[in-house]
Amino acid sequence: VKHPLQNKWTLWFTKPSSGKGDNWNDLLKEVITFNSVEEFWGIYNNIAPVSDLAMKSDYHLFKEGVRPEWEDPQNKHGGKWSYSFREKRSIDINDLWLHTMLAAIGETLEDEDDGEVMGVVVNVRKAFYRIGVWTRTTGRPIPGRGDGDVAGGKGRSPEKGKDILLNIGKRFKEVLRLPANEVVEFSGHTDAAHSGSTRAKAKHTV
Ligand code: M7G
Repeated sequence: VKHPLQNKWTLWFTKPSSGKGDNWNDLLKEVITFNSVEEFWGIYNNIAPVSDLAMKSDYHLFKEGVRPEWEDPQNKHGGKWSYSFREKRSIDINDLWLHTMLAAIGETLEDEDDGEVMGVVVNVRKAFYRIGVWTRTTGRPIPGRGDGDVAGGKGRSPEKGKDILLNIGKRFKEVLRLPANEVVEFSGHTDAAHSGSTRAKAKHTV
């Protein structure tokens, strides 16, 4: 008997860039899609742990149909909660990433029907490991749309939209078992893509 997940999920991998001329699209690879607990463990037990990945690699676990890119229609108005672990040797990154994936596929990062979580990401970098949760919105009305589509769906107030996002941030912080004094930050993808711009940034912290 297979235990079905609420959503289908796709695992993606970013190969480390060899240096010159590589573009993002050549490095991002779709690995596999699954929709049961048993398939998840089968995959997990057969792929390289994060601690074995080369610098500049990423794993992305996203809902089926959503590419792990800012440009995806379901991400382009969104953002991410993220935290960088700079003491790489003092944490168990494999365990932290496993629990982040389990929270995503077990749908415990948000309330049912919120539909904000698009996926989770781990980045392997020289100075840190970073884990992130990508959301569909930034908790503010989508600029220029005026259709009231905020976090949580159409017709919710911006206050409610922000609450939903803050809740995701708090649950994510618990999954990462961070002490209260550590800060987990949210930033909008558009802000990241135009970093340095003077436009108002979507920033939240928990
Ligand atoms: P990163 O992995 O988010 O952060 O982006 P890092 O600076 O800590 O490594 C690294 C680079 O990958 C970016 O500067 C982009 O060139 C590319 N990149 C990352 N993401 C998530 C995207 C994306 O969604 N779309 C595009 N086009 N490029 C991306």
